[in-house]
Amino acid sequence: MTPRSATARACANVALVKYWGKRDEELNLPATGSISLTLGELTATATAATAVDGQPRFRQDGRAVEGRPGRQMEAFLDLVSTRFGGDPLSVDVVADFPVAAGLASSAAIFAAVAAAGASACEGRIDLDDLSALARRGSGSAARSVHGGFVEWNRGEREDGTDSIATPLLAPEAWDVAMAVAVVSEARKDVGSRDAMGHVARTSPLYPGWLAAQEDDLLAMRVAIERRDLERVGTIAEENCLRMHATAIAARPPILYWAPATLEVLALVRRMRAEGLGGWFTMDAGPQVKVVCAGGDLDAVSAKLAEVPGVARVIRARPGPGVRILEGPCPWS
Ligand code: 2P0
Repeated sequence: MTPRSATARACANVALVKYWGKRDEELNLPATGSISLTLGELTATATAATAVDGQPRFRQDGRAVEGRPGRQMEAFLDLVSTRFGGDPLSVDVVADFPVAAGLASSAAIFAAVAAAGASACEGRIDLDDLSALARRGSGSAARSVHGGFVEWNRGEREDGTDSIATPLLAPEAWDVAMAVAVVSEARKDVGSRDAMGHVARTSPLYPGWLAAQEDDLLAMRVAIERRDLERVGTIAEENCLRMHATAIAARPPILYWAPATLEVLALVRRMRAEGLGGWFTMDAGPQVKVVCAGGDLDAVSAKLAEVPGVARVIRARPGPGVRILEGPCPWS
């Protein structure tokens, strides 16, 4: 058999209404829906190959990835390969942003690997199924299959076939942007997978988090449809603080913020009071992502860069869904 290879690229996404807790840990089925924005400037490129010649099966930036992340990827490659006829797969990943620092690297990586693996196996899959497949690698990867604003449905079925992401608004449909204030590029202490399980099991605030999600999802859908940035930003800030509150209240507590994280939050509020619109959100790490109008991205980024402790600011705009760079396209 001639070995085949294929390359796919996917963007990271940042949730405005968060995924935080699962109804099924094996299938990565979320306890609630979530809504995100896919970011064009933060990409992962995966080259999958059907040749497995004793080399490590998961390499990132040219180096073998071992331990738990390595095993997680190998299990995912087996899942993809079984789905498309059984050719064993290996993968090379290159990501252009800090990995494991709360920038949703796993979302971009698993969406790209799912697409590259399907293409290398010459498989056929539509985008709904690709979203469900990517979800098995990492929940948030379901959302990176699509560009722009995206909603990932909780779904009701036990097998998860209805827990897929669908696009809400195409990337070019609304001129918004996101400035990412990178406070630390160190690997985080508690990864989001472990954190969300721990929080669901031990935080007395977790039931309140679940109870508030449907209202936020509904309000966010309406705000996006109306292109109401102030409303989108307000819901995102409240939703993210509520998520972090559940973590802070867990036993033992999980606190992701660094001193500079709080400096950025204070600055964002000052900026707004002075007439420059920006709204923050944070994930399982100390970075702060600020959503703003596309025309305000320069001004907002410049302000964030002045905060002591901010190492750099990544400027991002809505980006596309997953795409095949080399190899047959499994969904067209
Ligand atoms: C989100 N996060 O909605 C939330 C907010 C982190 C905080 O999705 O266990 O890496 O692989 O399904 O997808 C990160 O969680 O977790 C995440 P798994 P994942 O963006």
